[in-house]
Parts: sequence; structure tokens; C-alpha cells
Amino acid sequence: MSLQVGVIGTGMIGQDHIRRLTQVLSGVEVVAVSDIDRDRAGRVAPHSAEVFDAAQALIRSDKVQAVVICSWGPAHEEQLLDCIAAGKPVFCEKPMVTSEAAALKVMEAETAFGRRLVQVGFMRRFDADYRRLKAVIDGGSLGAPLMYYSKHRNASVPEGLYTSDMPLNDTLVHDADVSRWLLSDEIAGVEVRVPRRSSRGNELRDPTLVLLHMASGAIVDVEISVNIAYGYDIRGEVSCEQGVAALPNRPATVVSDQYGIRQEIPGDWRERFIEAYDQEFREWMVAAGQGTAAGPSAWDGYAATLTADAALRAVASGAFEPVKMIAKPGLYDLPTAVAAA
Ligand code: NAD
Ligand code: ISE
Repeated sequence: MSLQVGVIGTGMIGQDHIRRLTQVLSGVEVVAVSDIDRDRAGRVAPHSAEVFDAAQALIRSDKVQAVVICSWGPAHEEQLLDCIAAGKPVFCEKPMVTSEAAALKVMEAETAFGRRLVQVGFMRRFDADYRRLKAVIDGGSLGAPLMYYSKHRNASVPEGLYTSDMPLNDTLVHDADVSRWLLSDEIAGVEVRVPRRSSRGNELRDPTLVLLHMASGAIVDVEISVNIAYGYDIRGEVSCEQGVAALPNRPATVVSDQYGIRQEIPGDWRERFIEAYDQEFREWMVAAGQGTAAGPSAWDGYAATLTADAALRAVASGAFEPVKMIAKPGLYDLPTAVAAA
């Protein structure tokens, strides 16, 4: 039987995930949707899906086996806690939550439940290029990683909805997570520098330069640009003791026309990471079908939240701000019994 899924939040990424769950992937059915904008939920709901007024009612519904949360970050905490209370596997878009206290509550609830239920939407871990890069680093032929350069460039962000703290607490979380994963390391502290502001950025701090100091001593240098106009450009290069390894710049369609030869790059995250999101959901569905979760965990969501908090403190203080994590609950060290799809 197909996995019966309810989707909360039917905006940009909610609609894209509904498309992949209904048109790309098999073995899954979207049986319920909910959004505080009920009209929008009704417009985008698959034909046979029920539209719920309240997220909590969707989560508790007997017809919903597993939940996909695509609402705004501040709404995630309550929705995650409701999913855990109902014992239902949940895929939650990043940021998992927007405060340390909320992250601790989610981990406490999941730990008390006794089994992983939460997967956080850090899709870069499912991207084939990032996975190849990690395999090279883990293989050890280049020696220890010393520095990682992460370029995170958005052509634009939604005006009004994307607010001044979001480069650090919404966008940076991807670079923070992928740095921990790629380098098999933890973030010990953060510095932030704000260079000359782009005149295209309105009131936003844009661009931003972030230094993530890893526990090993490695340093990650992150460029966050959120209004760079020319496209969605994600780059990464790891500098190691005996060589460097980098992501290819892709997809890069080569266009030849009367102006010459140029490489086209993606417009936004939907295009750049399309296969990564598909694979992220394939692996989520396998785990959710077994009543659990794999991939990026609430612990990883917690680490990203602490990093965002430290980055916001660092931009205000201009100083190094430490990231202090609690001892890792045993639940997040257990191997998951799920075979990768
Ligand atoms: P959006 O504004 O386009 O859509 C969010 C939707 O959630 C809206 O329709 C809104 O009405 C609804 N919503 C808000 N609060 C709600 C609540 N309490 N209950 C039910 N519905 C609620 O935003 P978006 O770009 O789709 O982003 C949604 C989430 O996905 C954010 O957390 C964002 O950071 C994340 N996101 C992740 C990626 C990624 O690459 N993984 C990309 C884009 C967005
Ligand atoms: C967006 O919410 C995402 O998660 C994208 O992956 C990221 O690149 C973008 O900056 C965010 O706004």
C-alpha cells in the first residue's frame, strides 16, 4: 500500500513537493493538505486529498500516516511536537525550528518517544555532486580537510517575506549543515563580516561573509548573497593537506547564439536541487514506511539552529561567538535500520 501523506504549507516549496509526491515518485499518495491560506491549499490540493483547516487536525487524522511540513519556520515547532505526540514520521523543511529552546523541546519529545520520527530538509546531503565530494574527503587520499569554501548565491529572494535576519537563520543553515556533514565535524564558533552592501539588497545585509570555526580547527568560509541577479549559484571547494576537491558547477547548459557561447545556470533552488529533493523524499518514504526517520535528524536541525543563533550574535558583536551544544542524546547515535532507496 502507498504511504499516505499529509502536507502542511502549500506555498512555493509545498507545491513543489506535492508535485514530486504526485507526479515523480511512486508508492506515495498525498491524502491531505492544510495551509493557513485555505484557498491556496484548496487550489493546489490533489483531486482526492482532503483540505484541513488546521494543521493539528491533519496530523491527527487516521488517514494520514506521515506528514510533510512546508510552513514558515516559526510554525515548525508546534507542528513537529504534534507529529511526535501522534507518533507519526515527519519530514520538516529547514529551518527545523527558529530557537535553541524549540530545538531542545523537539529532541526531548523525540527521545522520550524512543525512536527517530523527524527528518529535516537538508537536501544537499542527497545531491549526487555533494555525495561524490564527501566520498573523496572520506576516502582520505587528499589528507585532512583544512578549509571549505561555500558559495551560496540566490538571484533574488521574496521581497517582504525574506527579512533581515534570514541570510543567517534561513539561508546559512544549509551551509552549516553541509559543512558538518562533509567534514564529519562540529561547528565550535562563528564570525560574521558584512562587506559593502549590494544596492540591490534593500534593507538586507547582503552579501554576508561567515566563518564557521570547526571543532577540528578547519575553517569554513561562506558567502551568502541573496540578490545577485544572475542566477542560483552554489559552489563548494574543500582544500585538504594534499589537494583540493570541488563541486562541479552544474547544471550548466551551454548556449551558443549570436552573442557567443555561454553557460546557463539555474534560476533557483527548485531547479538546481531537483534530483536531490527527489532522492531526499525517496529515502524519507522508505524510513517513514517503517515508522521511523533517517537522514538529517533533529540533532542536525539543532546544530544548524545554534549556528544561526551564534551568527546573529556575531553580526551584532563583531566578535567570535561560540556554539555550545549539549551532549548528544544516544538516540542520534543509533544506526537507522533503513536501507537507502
Ligand atoms: P512560502 O511563503 O511560499 O509558503 C509557506 C506556506 O506556509 C504559505 O502558504 C503559508 O500560508 C503557509 N503557512 C505558514 N504558516 C502556517 C501554519 N502555521 N500552518 C499552515 N500553513 C502555514 O514559503 P516557502 O518558500 O515555500 O518556504 C516554506 C518553508 O520551506 C520554509 O521553512 C523555508 O525555509 C523552507 N524552504 C526550503 C527550501 C530548501 O531548499 N530546502 C527551499 C525553499 C523553502
Ligand atoms: C530557501 O529557503 C532555501 O532553503 C534555499 O535552498 C536557499 O538557497 C535559499 O537561500 C532560502 O531562502
